[in-house]
Amino acid sequence: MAQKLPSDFVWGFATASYQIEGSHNVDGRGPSIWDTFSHRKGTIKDGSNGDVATDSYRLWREDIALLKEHGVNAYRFSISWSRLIPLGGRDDTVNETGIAFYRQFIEELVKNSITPYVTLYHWDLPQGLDDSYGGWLNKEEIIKDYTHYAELCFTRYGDLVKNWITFNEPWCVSVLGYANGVFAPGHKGDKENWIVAHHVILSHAYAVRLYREKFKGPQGGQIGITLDSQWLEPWIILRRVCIAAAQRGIDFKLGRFADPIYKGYYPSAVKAMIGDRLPEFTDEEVKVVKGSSDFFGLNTYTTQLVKEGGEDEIQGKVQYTFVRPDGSQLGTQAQVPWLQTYPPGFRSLLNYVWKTYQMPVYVTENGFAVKDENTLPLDEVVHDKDRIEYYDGYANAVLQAVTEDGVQVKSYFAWSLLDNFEWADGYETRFGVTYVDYSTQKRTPKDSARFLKKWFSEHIAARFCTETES
Ligand code: GBH
Repeated sequence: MAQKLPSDFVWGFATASYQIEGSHNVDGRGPSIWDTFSHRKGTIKDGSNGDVATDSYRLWREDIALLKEHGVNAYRFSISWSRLIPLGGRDDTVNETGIAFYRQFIEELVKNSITPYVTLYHWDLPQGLDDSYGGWLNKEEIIKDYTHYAELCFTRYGDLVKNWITFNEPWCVSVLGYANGVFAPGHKGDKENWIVAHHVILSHAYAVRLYREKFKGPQGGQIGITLDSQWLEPWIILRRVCIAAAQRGIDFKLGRFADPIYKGYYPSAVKAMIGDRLPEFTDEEVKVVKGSSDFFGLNTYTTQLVKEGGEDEIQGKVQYTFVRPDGSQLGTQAQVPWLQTYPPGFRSLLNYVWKTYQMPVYVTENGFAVKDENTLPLDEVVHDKDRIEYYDGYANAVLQAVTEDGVQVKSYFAWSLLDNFEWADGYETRFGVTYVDYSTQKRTPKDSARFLKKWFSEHIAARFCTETES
């Protein structure tokens, strides 16, 4: 009989607080840098913001009903720091209304046998911390405040939450927020992103140390970080400069975070190019940073072809393309320019991560935005065949990686449960398996939701009888 994923395989959907909650100024929530950024003119494509989003702060019971309907066993969501501590700092007031909101939400998930995977930071830094000391740029302050916020979450929710993710995609936090300026807080330049990344890694590591010392024993959970990367393949498969470029591209995208965290040092290619703009860890810090993740959290959407050259230092002076040497496209084009469907690349990335870091891999995001979906009438939108083609390919790539290549993949979270606020793209880009009509907030499942439900029900081994089946 066909091979299956193990019976304890985790699958579900992922979301993030600012993209779904709305209710930005109610029940004591303080502003975050994303409120400030999205309210600034010209930052978001359609001029929108997350004030309402999918209204999930109010409609959370509907979201849980959707999760049930879609047949998941887990849900990954993030906590809004400024809902718990409106100004963000370790001496600032805690907002019990905010604490109670997530408490009730988590209890309801658990009651419905949906395992919570909780992200502590999905980009919405309390504005108060940016105002008072420059947020991620201030090493001493941000490490202490982040660790304090993390401790509050472990204390209040750790009896029910056993899977913690410290940060979502530090590459986006640092590069898009502090180099390209397309994400909050909108800084541009070639220095800050290396500093911010360094401070994010340290904040992650100190929070993990605290969790391991004080909470892991009594609560019995695990904690790690989620990094993002596309897979990079040499533009010309056997050409040596392309192979070297692909490796350097991976070092600059993934290795600049993964190597410190899993090995204790920055990649040599990054050090060589960035020089003294790349901060160093003290010996004391290396001890805290190295080995500071219980698993490898991976967000990945696509694959790109790479050639040597170009001036983009943040990419490691390599160029990305979707166009093969023969002029053909790598895969089906999504709404967003950076995404094409290419399942073999996903399988290669899973193998690369497993081989390089030897940690169980939790795929914490993967998904597709159908081109022009925003312009179609509802009866066409729900038949999202490009998204199904994507999920079919990517889910089977996981299956192959696990059953044929021996990669330990433990979870698959599809992005996303429902259409939501797609950051600088606003609401034009839809990643959901559930359609959201933003004028009524009515939710309508697309065909892809039914596809995933069926696929995982058929490809996860039944509990208790795996032994006799195989
Ligand atoms: C994820 O990032 C996020 O975690 C999630 O919040 C988001 O909604 C989802 O993807 C879908 O986008 O054109 O140079 O600005 C995935 C990583 C980061 C990949 C932004 C594409 C755009 C690069 N993405 N990036 S650029």
